[in-house]
Amino acid sequence: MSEMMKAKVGIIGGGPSGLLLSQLLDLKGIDNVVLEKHTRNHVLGRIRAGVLEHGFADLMREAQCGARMDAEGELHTGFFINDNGTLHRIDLAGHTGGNSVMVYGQTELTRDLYEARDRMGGRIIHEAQDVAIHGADSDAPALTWRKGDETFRLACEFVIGADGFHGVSRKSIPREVLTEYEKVYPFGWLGVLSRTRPVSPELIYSRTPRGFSLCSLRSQVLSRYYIQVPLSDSVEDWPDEAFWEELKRRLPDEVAGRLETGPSIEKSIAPLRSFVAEPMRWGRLFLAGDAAHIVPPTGARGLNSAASDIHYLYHALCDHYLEGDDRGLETYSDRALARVWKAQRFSWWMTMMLHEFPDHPAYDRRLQQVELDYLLSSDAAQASLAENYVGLPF
Ligand code: RFL
Ligand code: PHB
Repeated sequence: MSEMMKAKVGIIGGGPSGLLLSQLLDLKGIDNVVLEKHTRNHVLGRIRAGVLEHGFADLMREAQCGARMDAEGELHTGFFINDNGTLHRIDLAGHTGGNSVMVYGQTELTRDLYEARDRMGGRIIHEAQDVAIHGADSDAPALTWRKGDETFRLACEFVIGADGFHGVSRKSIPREVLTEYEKVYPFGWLGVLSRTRPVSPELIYSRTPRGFSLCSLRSQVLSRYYIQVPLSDSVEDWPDEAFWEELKRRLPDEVAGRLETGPSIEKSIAPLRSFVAEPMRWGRLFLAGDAAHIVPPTGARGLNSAASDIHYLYHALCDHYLEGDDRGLETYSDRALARVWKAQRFSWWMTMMLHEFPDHPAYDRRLQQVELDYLLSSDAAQASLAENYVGLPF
């Protein structure tokens, strides 16, 4: 038996992109359904991003989801770069006319979005298996899926592919329509979450001969740390003790001396990849977030680029439904991609500058060092870094 449903917008993926768009559209009376492959607990079990651009924080407030973020998140007006033992502060606020970033975990943000959808009676279908898109290039698209033995069909006017890098949406677009650009880096990040006091009130990005490291945080009692590791390593190669010892070696002595260690409550390795698929639209299917593009986490752009897609899509759909104006939909792909590529450039630049590339020839290694020397000695270069880190305008 197949059950039929209807909505203006069908959204595939109940991650931050899909949930944020669902909430924003609902507040404007544009009805939508979210299909998520996993359970809510599974989605909320992922530890990912932690730094939100100020424009993204504003979008969360517009979605009426900003209260806990404003109460518990931390505004950061700067961060540190450790150049092999010496700390330099990047003054984000000073270089951007007072802008800052919000340090608030993706997990908490996703929880807030789910709670907001619950409060408004939003339709979110979990454990939707075998989601398929039909007629994306027609005037009457539809989504089908299975839950247990039952099959379902949603007739909708637009389909939003917000189902992450491994989702079904991008793969539904014919090969000859899409161009994919990809760069894979020869290392990953080993991340540890621990119930310890953060070693620094502001983030520390470290470049050392042993490799990159990052000290980040989720709150004053919850720390998030990363170290660059070879792709051949697995989590089993890194018991907690070994992780803490290696992190200390990649920090200035006085910072390492005050590092509080403790048992890890999450530990995972993420490979680093840059990826863009163009265009981000095919007929009535619109891609958003990781479904269309991935960045290495060094510039903290991944979640933020997803949010900027949602900003453009939200306004385009509002213009369509509330004003009868389709220009936003027509230009969505070009406008979203223009910003996405700037985030790609910034993430690539931060990644290339701060990591250890064992196979690089001597000339490239000297260039890498002078890139950092120039940054740390030039106000103009730091202003450019700050402008990108707090988020370029939408
Ligand atoms: P998500 O978060 O991947 O959510 C997509 C959702 O779609 C569901 N899904 C499907 N649903 C229905 N049918 C299907 N066929 C489906 N296939 C998938 C998935 O279950 C999921 O719930 O994408 P979204 O919403 O676009 O959000 C993007 C962000 O999650 C992502 O950009 C960032 O988390 C990237 N990222 C990081 N960004 C940062 O800025 N800083 C970080 O430290 C950081 N760490 C990370 C990351 C991404 C990671 N991934 C994707 C492997 C660490 C990891 C491990
Ligand atoms: C994090 O807190 O997880 C985080 C922060 C900044 C980054 C990447 C990850 O650039």
